[in-house]
Amino acid sequence: MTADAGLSRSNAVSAADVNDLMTRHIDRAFGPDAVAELRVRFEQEHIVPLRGLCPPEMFEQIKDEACDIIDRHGTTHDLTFEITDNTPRNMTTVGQPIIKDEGPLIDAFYFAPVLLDFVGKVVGEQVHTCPYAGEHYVISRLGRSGDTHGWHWDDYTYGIILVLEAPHYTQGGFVQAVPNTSWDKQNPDVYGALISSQVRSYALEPGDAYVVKTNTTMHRVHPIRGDGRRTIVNMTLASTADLQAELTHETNDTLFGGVRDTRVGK
Ligand SMILES: O=C(O)CCC(=O)C(=O)O
Ligand SMILES: [Fe+2]
Repeated sequence: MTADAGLSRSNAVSAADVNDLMTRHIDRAFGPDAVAELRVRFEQEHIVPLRGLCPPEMFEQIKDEACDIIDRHGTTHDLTFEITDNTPRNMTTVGQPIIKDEGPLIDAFYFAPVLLDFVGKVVGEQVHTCPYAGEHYVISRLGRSGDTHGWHWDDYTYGIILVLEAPHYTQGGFVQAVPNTSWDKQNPDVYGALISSQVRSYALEPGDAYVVKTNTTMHRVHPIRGDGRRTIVNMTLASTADLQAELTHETNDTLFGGVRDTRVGK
């Protein structure tokens, strides 16, 4: 082994380090005043960027982990979903079962107790890991000019999205959100939502994250253009009320494959 290889190995972050690393980083970067500000902004807009949430010490490694998984296992979709009023999904995805097997840092990020604690402070209520494993975490990539994750709502109350690759906003790929809108799965009305409320747009950079109240905030990723690429990990968090609710997962199951099929022979 060369000295360099030894050095890089000793600097590598392992899953067991993630909660401590995140705790130190969050304490340093998001003091009480910053958290109070995020809380106010979330209350007003139902979405808030968390600039530089990913500890710099682990950013390259978690990005490489996600990119390697999607390079090897990604499924590319060009769909429209009737259940979200025929909005497009032109994107590449990987679902939870493969990440569980091959993404130890993503798994550790999601299950870090400090993440639940921090997001709980930002949104103003206790949050929980998702009771449905298929929505714990998914990787999505917009990689072709025109790719977009079209307007939709999600099944559970909260999402936290970690941005690993993103083009400059001039090449699209920014997030747009319309708070205080609701998803009637029998009669979805995206244009009605656009007309009824205010659309806000948010440019995010690699290493940033954002929290969004996904069940009542219609959101999308604006189509990308040019040669840029956008890769994210979306992690679902549940409210306490969600834990008692009977929620269904149609769009998640189609785009990301749901949970592992454990039937004999599968
Ligand atoms: O890519 C994003 O920033 C949003 C992802 C998202 O909304 C989802 O996966 O449900
Ligand atoms: Fe979403």
